[in-house]
Amino acid sequence: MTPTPLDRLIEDVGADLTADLTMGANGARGPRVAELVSRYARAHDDWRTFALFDSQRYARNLVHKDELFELILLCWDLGQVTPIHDHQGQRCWMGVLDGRVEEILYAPPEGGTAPRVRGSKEHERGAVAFITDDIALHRIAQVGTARAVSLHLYSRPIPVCRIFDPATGVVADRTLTYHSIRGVRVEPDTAAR
Ligand code: CSS
Ligand code: FE2
Repeated sequence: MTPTPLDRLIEDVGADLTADLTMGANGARGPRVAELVSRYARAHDDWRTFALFDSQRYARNLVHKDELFELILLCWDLGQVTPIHDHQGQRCWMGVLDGRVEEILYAPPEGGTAPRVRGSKEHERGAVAFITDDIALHRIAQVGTARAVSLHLYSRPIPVCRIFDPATGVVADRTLTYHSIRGVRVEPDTAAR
């Protein structure tokens, strides 16, 4: 079967992250994931096969997962948001495929205080945001009048994250579940393994 543009993205990202891993700190170049995801986001829409929405909350649709990374299509109905969360020491790239999302950045809470807002950015189709726990915590929200779809790449995969209460800074673990796996709806939402 001819590989789809999404298959090619998965292959290219895998090769890039593997090269980055083997070159280690001497690699100098760093991963090209943002460039690969942005180019894909601007040119293709074969991701629509995987774009399942949930009226109750943003939907996490697993597209690919291996040891090194997972690729998830997040589908945002109007007004849907994430809690404030971390990324478990992993790298997170978020590319917008459709609609618009707002990213609100927070400084990590110190000693049980509310997380402090550091700023916010809006991202449109083709934009790629990058975050790690060293950079900030964040919260993502759909904005505008159209539903949104974003492609999230975590290296390595994140089965659980920490969420932060916006008022008190109280921290809780959240198991991240999938709404669908490789295009097939899983009911009820299934925990990442
Ligand atoms: N980390 C959230 C999305 S914002 S990067 C999640 O995977 O559900
Ligand atoms: Fe995130």
